[in-house]
Amino acid sequence: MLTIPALPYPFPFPLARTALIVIDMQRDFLEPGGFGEALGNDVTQLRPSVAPTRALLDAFRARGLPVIHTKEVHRPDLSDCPPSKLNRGGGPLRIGDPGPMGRILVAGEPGSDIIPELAPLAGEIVIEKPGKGAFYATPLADALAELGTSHLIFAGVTTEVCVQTTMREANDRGFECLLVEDATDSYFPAFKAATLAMIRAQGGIVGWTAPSAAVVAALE
Ligand code: C5J
Repeated sequence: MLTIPALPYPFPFPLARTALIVIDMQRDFLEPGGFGEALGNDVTQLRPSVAPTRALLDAFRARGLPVIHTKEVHRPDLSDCPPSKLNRGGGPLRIGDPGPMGRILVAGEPGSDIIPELAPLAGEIVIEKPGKGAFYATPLADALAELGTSHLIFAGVTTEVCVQTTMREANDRGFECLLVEDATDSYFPAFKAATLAMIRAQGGIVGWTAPSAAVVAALE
């Protein structure tokens, strides 16, 4: 077992059973003209998490450890997008509408791509998900079972939506989860701070948090 100095207490993890999961680092959330901006958000708020996420990717790849990327996308016919999701927001652009990066949040469109700095390498698992949680209606659980993963290190956006939802889903499924503090961002800094606090409250009721430097150092 290796250990990461973390909150609320050190996080022990077996190297061979640990994977990095990077949630939704897509152009649709991080670049102007996508889903995030269509909802009225300042997309520059998500940029600080890019370099720490890249450092995590480099560390996991150097060790030959599994890396999983997720993308929030819908089928072109939107048959996997319930009206409750489609009609939410009330902004000028909705899911499926054409925007400057193609159709908003639709699989295969330029906006759905992971940003170039964090692009998946050949052989890395990419999970396309229609919901906020990455376990709902996806093969993620099977992929993790096949890898033999018991411990998940989380990065990605947005902290309180898809990252937290997926971390809670994973926690309920028995995974030991750690969210990397500087490798996640929200459009609302106060929501990020609150999410980190609620994850590690009550003795780590959802899991642990730690800075990327501590995770990278533990992998060296
Ligand atoms: C949102 C996400 N915020 N990836 N998606 O709608 O967090």
